[in-house]
Amino acid sequence: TNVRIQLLEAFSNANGEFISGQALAEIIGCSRTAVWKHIEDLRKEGFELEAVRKKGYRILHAPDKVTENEILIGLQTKRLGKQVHFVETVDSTQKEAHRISQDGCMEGTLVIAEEQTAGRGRMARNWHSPKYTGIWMSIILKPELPPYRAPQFTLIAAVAIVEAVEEITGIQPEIKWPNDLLIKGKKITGILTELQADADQIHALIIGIGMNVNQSEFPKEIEKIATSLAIEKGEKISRALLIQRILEKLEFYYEMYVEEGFYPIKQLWEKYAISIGKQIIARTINKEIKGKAIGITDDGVLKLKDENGVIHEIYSADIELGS
Ligand code: BTX
Repeated sequence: TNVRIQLLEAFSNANGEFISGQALAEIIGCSRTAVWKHIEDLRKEGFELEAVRKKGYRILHAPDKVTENEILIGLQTKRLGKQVHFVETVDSTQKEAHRISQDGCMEGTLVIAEEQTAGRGRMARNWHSPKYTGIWMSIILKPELPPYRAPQFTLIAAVAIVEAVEEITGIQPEIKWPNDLLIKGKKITGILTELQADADQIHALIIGIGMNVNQSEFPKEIEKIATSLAIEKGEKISRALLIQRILEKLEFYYEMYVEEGFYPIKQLWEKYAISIGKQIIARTINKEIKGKAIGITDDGVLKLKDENGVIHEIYSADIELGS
């Protein structure tokens, strides 16, 4: 409700300091008894609030949720995430975003769920998305660009997420071309960019982000390749804060991209990528190429130099890091 948002905003502005019951009553325009009732409601929702006589109230701990309010309060963007479509359980936020986008929605609309029952990766692979522990979200953008530019958005998102994760956790993930983020060689995030377009114009670009945040374990099939921020950091991380930072960074780099083109982002991407300068094996649908990854093109195509010095351009593949 409105009162709830006003209350949470007031606490957020107070930065952990006490706010008196009187001040809260004035902010939300009701009696002090009513304030007390709203505080009790917040407690029922999982907020830990301290009440001290003559000082007032302060929030000690907010529940880790990713509903609309948690994301909107304190969000510093102009467009991205200003419209939040939250669903507790969904098949896939990508699919939901496609549906919403077809019905018409604002640029920057965020589709987010606590759990996905059919989260997907590239080429119809599964994406494991258990409840309350990760970030499963899709952002709808509407850049006025031809469809061939779409793959660059996976790279823009990767740069934005690396920086957001580093700012929130102090750990800098590495990018593995084209769409994975790793910590110590294990996958923390996957990015999936999909399109609604005609031959020369993008109608909607849907950036799906799956991030392992607070899981403490993984199913057998991915146990060896996956990790979470909580496992790496040794403590739980606020998902809402992380989402806000990702949206802020993504908006920043999206604007930079529109104004200055791909070059500055490509520089950052290459800086954060692990495979560049290393021996790798690229497995495409029909062949395997060994060589040194020497960079990406402006279109985000991976350049691989084989032992004969021939440079291959890789559009889509799975990469294995060599020795
Ligand atoms: P990908 O095809 O590069 O990676 C998929 C592979 O990653 C799987 O085959 C499996 O081996 C492994 N994997 C599955 N789940 C996890 C996990 N939780 N952590 C680490 N590894 C895993 C990557 O595709 C792109 C994934 C995008 C997911 C987001 S979530 C929000 C949005 N909605 C949706 O359905 N997909 C996107």
